[in-house]
Amino acid sequence: MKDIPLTLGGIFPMSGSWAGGVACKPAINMALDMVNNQTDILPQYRLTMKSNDSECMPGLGTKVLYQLLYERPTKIMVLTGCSSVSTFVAQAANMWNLIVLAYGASSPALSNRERFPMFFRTHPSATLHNPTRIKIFQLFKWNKIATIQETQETFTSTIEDLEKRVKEAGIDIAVRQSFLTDPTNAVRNLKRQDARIIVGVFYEDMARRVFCQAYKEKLYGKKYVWLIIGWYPDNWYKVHDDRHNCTAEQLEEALEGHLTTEAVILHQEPTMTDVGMTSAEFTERLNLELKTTDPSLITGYPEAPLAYDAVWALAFALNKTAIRLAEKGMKLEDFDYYNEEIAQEIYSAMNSTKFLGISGNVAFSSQGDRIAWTQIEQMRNGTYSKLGYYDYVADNLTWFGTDKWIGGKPPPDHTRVIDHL
Ligand code: ABU
Repeated sequence: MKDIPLTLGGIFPMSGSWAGGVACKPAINMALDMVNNQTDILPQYRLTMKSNDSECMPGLGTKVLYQLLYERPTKIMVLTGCSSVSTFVAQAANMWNLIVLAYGASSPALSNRERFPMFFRTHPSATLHNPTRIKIFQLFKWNKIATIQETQETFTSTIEDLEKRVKEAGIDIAVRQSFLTDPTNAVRNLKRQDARIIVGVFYEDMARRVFCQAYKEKLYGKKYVWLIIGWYPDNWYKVHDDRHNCTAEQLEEALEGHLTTEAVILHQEPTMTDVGMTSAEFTERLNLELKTTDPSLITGYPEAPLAYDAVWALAFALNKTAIRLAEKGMKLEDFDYYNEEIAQEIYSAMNSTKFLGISGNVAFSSQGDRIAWTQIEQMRNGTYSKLGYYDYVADNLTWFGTDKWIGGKPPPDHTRVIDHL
């Protein structure tokens, strides 16, 4: 009988820079139902969740954490999304012996065990993209690149990691631009400094503004290649947004041919997973929950498998912990915010959790990070086409050779004399 409640805290960004809670919260509710219907996992316990909206703002996210802490019942773990919120929440929750598990936080800064001793995530770190970017630079013989970033720790730490890796690969970052809230000048400077191969790291809302400005500066077309983050929903540039004044057609024109990199976060085989469904069944059920047949505009949709698997990860870990505690004459429901012993047991169980989820193989590195392949896509006529996969661990690039270029071939990374003739 699953009659003992175990309550989770949930912090969801329902708006803001990454409104991933819109799709991730329904995925988490689906997982809670599935786990609660499973008699062999946590046989005596029923998982419930108390949650609130963080708007992807660290201040509000911290307030939500404090509400979760001070309102009864005790929460046994906290689920969170959005890097800036997760950064604050993970530092504070540690003081209450609470493990934080992020379904949607990519910041490389979160991989620091000294700063975030009790943090795990099903979302891969953004550093995973950097070896893939370097593989692409090498494939097309691009030795001189430019970067443009939104000034947030997530993106700053991604670019710092890229700087280190390109140096080792003998590639030069010749132009660096950043912006806090308005990308206009940064994009203008890229044009002035003759940037050709441009790596851009920013949230989806800023991406629309960056490409609107790129359209105005004519920083697109056969001489330029943009490489950006691939986890935005497919039709992100069509989302209505008052903060720029370009049409979707103009954005599409500026985006033609750009490349994206993203972690592979949907199990690719049609086989059954360890979490009660195939990935096709998951997608079908999620679409029903979201009441949509076209999720291409829904933020957080690509990350929904990570949210679903986060619940299963903690359920497997709590299940293991319950068994370990029983050997010591203790119970999960004895947990309170002063109980370091139970927190340590949950931590060890999380560390060793491994299963095949909807997002693929779920396992955590010693930094609490997820390990995954990346995929490379290219935009053609407004839709994304797959170009290949990169397995960083095996250093294996699978390239389909289906890339297409506006000038018929990939552009060089600088102006050649021949271009002037
Ligand atoms: N893929 C969504 C990541 C969001 C974030 O890192 O804030």
